[in-house]
Amino acid sequence: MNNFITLGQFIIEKQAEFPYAKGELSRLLRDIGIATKIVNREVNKAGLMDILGSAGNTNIQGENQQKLDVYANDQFISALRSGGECCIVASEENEDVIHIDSPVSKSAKYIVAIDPLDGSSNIDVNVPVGTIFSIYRRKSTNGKASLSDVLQKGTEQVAAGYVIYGSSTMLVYTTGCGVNGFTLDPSIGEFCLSHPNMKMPENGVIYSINEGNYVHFPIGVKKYIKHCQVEDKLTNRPYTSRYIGSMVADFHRNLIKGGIFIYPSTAAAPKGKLRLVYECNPLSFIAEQAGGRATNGTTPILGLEVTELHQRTPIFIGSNAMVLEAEKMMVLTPGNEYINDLA
Ligand code: AHM
Ligand code: MG
Repeated sequence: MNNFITLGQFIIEKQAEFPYAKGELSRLLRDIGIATKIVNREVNKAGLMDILGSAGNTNIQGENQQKLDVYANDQFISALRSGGECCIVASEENEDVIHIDSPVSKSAKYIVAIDPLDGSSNIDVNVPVGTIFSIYRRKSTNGKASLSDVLQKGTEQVAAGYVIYGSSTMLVYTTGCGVNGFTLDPSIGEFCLSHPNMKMPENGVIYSINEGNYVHFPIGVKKYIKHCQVEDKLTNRPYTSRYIGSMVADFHRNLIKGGIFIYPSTAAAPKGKLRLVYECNPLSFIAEQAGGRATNGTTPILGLEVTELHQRTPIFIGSNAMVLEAEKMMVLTPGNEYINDLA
């Protein structure tokens, strides 16, 4: 008798706690889980196949698409299409929303926003990459679902999760009742519950930020970096700097060990780099569900108005106490002007 719980079993058990649930969300999560295993297989053999490198296309963000980006995008969309529980998909890799017009998804009430392969520029050097997803309920009641159904605030998320393709592959998700993590056991091809009820430490000693952009940071961010580097035995400073450049990996480490991840606005990118709908909102939902905090420096990410599919936002995400400390410095600097000095 095995004493582990698989992702499939866990989803069904959770569904049973809601007697009126029809199982649609459970099936949607299952579909995402299946696509994840297929993507995992390809990510793992990336070095063996002629699959490394660029697909030669440029996506809507003007970024070079990697072959595995395209592959992962296709896998998730095809799993959602055949599953029938999703009416519209918003993906980092597609300029517009994708309508799922299959016969089974006619009355589907869920919307999925996804970054199929985040950090994909790291694939060539064997650094962990990830998938990030978010699930919303459709708001419109008749006709085809449309972009306006996707442009919902993060507070409206029904579920969110990420997969980290790392030294092991993990799927971490929330439906708003805590956060649970599952590790893929390759020998049986199943995600098994390995990290039940995950909690982000209230405080930490790790800060993650691309310090190469330092001169372009707002003064509040510079002050916070200085704060992290100053010696203070009482608060365990100086902190440790860790930046992988793969948001899922940086976030995952900080979720487990405690820490803060910052991708602020910069002089060159005043709106920040990371995307609200399929990167920041899902990870912020998970952070909050694990007891952490996520803001754009002044306002909670989940409360931000969403006006564009590929909208960007600055983000400060991680242990509650660390994000609060960073926010204090942002507020202390009226306007957070861009001053390119090293003060
Ligand atoms: P991507 O969606 O094009 O992969 O970009 C997102 C990634 C994040 O995973 C990571 O945190 C960030 O970009 C790193 O950016 P930078 O190289 O500017 O530090
Ligand atoms: Mg991304």
